[in-house]
Amino acid sequence: MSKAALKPIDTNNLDAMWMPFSANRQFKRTPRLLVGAKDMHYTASDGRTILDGTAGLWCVNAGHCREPIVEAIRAQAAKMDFAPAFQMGHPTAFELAARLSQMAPADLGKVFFTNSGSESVDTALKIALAYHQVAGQATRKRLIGRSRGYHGVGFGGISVGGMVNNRKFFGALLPGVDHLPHTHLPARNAFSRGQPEHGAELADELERIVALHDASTIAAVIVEPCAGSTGYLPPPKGYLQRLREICTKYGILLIFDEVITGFGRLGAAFAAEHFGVIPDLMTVAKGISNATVPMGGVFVRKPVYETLMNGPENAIELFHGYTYSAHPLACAAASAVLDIYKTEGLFQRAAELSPYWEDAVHSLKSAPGVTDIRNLGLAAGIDLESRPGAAGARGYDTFVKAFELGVMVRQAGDALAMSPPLVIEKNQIDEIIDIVGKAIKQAA
Ligand code: PXG
Ligand code: PLP
Repeated sequence: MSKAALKPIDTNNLDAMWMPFSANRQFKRTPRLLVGAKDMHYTASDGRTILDGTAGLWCVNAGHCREPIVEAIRAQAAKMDFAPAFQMGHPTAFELAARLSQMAPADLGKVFFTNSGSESVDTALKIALAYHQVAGQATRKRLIGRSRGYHGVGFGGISVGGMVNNRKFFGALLPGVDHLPHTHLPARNAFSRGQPEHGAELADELERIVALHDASTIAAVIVEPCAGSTGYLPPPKGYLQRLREICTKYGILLIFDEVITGFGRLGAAFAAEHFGVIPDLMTVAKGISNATVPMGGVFVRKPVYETLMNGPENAIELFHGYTYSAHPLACAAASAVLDIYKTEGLFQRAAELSPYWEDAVHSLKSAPGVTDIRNLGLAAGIDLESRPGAAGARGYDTFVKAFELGVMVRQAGDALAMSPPLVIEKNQIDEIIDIVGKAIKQAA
């Protein structure tokens, strides 16, 4: 093809890309483009600096463009770009798994690598089903999720998930799924600081589900230990303990989806550790690699793994995996990320900052239209009163205002969510709260 035949590329043309989870037409009329990032800040295409109140999408826990991580990725890309993980291996992957295994609560010491939270969820659900089949309980095929739950966008994840818009367009989904009720009880728990007092009894709904379907048909229950995407809902006191007890009583596997809560968000490595409740499987992503190279994983209790290690030694035990499972760049990045978490004590730092964060976010209580504020660890959710007949409009306008004023927050309907990098300083917390307060007023 001659040079003359090449069409010039218009770098300002936004038409070709179909944006994920976005109002495409609205965005393309009034775009918000990010062109750089360092530590706690983004740089917007108009040169403005934006304070990152959301750690990207709940994932950049150690802050942006950290030099040791950048260097580790650069070095690995030059040394070995890719290696197959099926019937092959590379040392960085095994080393990373060993480190993760040491960090894992209790005996959740076996790690299966994926590339995202959605893949982790599908992987965990499949392991749960395969486990029961191999353990001689093949009738256990049902999966139980929860209303308002978010488990990514794979068919498994949206089947057990409970966010209506993520499900209703996509057909019949997986068969045999049931859902627990969500735990958002603003009439009883509004403006709770940390875990709400009321609602542990909602876990007993699992008893009702068992009575309805019989335990012998139920493979697993999956919940976010602290629900993220739906507007940040910390679990009521005692709720997760009760869920654990009921699962144990009936031989049902309990899966914690720790894609958001994993790697420090609650001030501990994992929510399981923070709450002292041990699931049978745990899904992670996001913070595992500080979101630099996509990566996820499933932590599995040793007895579950051992059960699946059966059959002849030359037989593949689990027919599952991704081309990019344990990708060398992701493994190198994650190793450097774990170094930073450890040397900078970032999980401890999140725990220490939590009371300051809690006071700061609850100072927004008197802002116009705020009906509830929730917090746990270094994250918070704020509910805004919906405008009549225009659900989500107020949340969106508040998000845009905050961005114009220099802070990035997340919007889910008329709820705002904030989850800054764990390297945030107190004066930056003040700045987030000041600007979000102004944005709420200006968008009221
Ligand atoms: N499980 C949970 C609990 C999540 O929060 C996923 C699975 C899926 O992960 P991937 O990597 O496939 O996106 C998630 C992702 C938001 C927001 O603003 C939350 C997520 C992703 C994007 C935006 O609430 N959570
Ligand atoms: N590994 C990582 C990545 C950590 O962040 C931590 C603690 O924060 C640990 C391990 C545990 O380290 P130590 O044994 O020094 O407490």
